[in-house]
Amino acid sequence: MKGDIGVIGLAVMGQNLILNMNDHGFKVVAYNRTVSKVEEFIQGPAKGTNIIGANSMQDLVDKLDSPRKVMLMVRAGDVVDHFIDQLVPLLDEGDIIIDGGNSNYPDTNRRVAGLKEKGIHFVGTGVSGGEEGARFGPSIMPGGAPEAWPHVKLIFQAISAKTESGEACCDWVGKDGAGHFVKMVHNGIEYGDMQLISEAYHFLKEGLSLSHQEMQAIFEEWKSTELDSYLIDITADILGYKDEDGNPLVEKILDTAGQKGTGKWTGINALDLGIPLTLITESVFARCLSSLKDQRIEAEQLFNKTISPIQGDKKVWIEAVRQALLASKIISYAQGFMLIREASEENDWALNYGNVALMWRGGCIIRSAFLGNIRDAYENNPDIQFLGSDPYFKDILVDSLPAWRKVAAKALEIGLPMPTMTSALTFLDGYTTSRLPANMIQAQRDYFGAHTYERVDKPLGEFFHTNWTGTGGNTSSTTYDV
Ligand code: NBP
Repeated sequence: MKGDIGVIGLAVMGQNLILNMNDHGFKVVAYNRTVSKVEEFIQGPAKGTNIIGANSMQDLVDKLDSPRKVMLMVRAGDVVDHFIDQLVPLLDEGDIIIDGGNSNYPDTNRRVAGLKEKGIHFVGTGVSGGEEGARFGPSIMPGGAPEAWPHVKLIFQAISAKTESGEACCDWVGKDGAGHFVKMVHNGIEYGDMQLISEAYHFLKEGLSLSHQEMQAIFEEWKSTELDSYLIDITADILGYKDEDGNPLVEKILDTAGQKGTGKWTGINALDLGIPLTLITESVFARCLSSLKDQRIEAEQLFNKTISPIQGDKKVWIEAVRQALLASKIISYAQGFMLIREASEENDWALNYGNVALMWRGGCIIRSAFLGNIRDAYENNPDIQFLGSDPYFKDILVDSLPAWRKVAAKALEIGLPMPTMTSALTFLDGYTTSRLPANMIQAQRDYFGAHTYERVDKPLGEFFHTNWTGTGGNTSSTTYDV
């Protein structure tokens, strides 16, 4: 009997996905560039399973049922193109190549189009949940050639995470690179969630001088609120984890955050599409700032920086931090979905926003109860432009505002950096202001560059130029850049 699917790449993600597929009754053929790893896998973690090893690309292809499905779980970038180039001459029309790595979605757009010309269906799929997700149920976000979906649906939905009501955290996202795009935004949101939690921890630790035991208890408590999520859960664990000497391990970890690029891609994409994705972008910059460790040490001394502890009822402050965290998180997701909507319209992807929330509901790093509410919001109104205007989220934002302002103002007052919670608040303040001071910017642009402006007392689309100094002339600039 031939294999149902081939997987190339036997690092942590590939091995675990293969074992997961095997658990669900699929016959998987495994291959890796360093071929010795195939045998190690077959004799090691795959021993006693139905998994078959392949000793070459030809062997892999020969062992698969038609239409062949070959999934790449290799390092993103050129390596993916390299394997595609090797596979194409070995495959037949109608066969399917799946890239399950963290590829940048424009690369997936290119690969879908290029392979279509050769009669090969290409799927670019986000896979989230890390090692454990891959093994026991990841969130899977496939997109690309729609012809491939009926052939991979059964496998993907079987191995994916399930919601409490049994729905698969995997559905067809859309054509081209839509799957990898949605995975990219997922990772951006993950950056935002992690930065928000770090800011809450900083406020509790430096502002309120709480112990790790107290902070652990707080995060444990937050798990039974709207904040219930995987990241809150692991934060509680991290705060309680002691090093060999009995002190919290987290305080021994160097405070420079790494990144692999998906947050940056999300920020760049938002700038390209003109979407105010302030929170995620701030969280990328926060990681950049964290990496300037030597400069920060020097500057702290130069400015004689100290953070004075906050006075007042700690219980009240803790609840205020919880509300600020929740409200900021709503803004982050609202901005993320604004980006998804814009990209969907721009690329004609017809994305189903409720389904995107469902795919993130389980299995992935940002999994949370909250995503169920987002799904409900889009089920109630698929055209919602700003998630914060959904009644459930609007009520939370309105209720949280006083506490959120209090926490943000206090952080600014005592010099505690809080880039994402404050930028989220500023975003909401901007978004809910019908007249912003952009009229001044337009006046300045017209003053120095004759860029023209529209008037509130004239129909939109009519542009005016003023000779502000009396010496600048009446000729306006030919390009009007929004
Ligand atoms: P890696 O990203 O470390 O990739 C390892 C695989 O790539 C191995 O099969 C390796 O072969 C192959 N490879 C490399 Br590296 N360079 C190669 C080259 N020049 N030519 C051919 N093959 C090459 O593995 P991973 O951490 O399992 O991740 C796989 C994909 O899944 C990545 O795109 C990653 O971004 C994505 N992802 C990872 C996670 C996670 O938590 N790790 C989560 C979600 C998504 P070799 O054995 O011969 O060196």
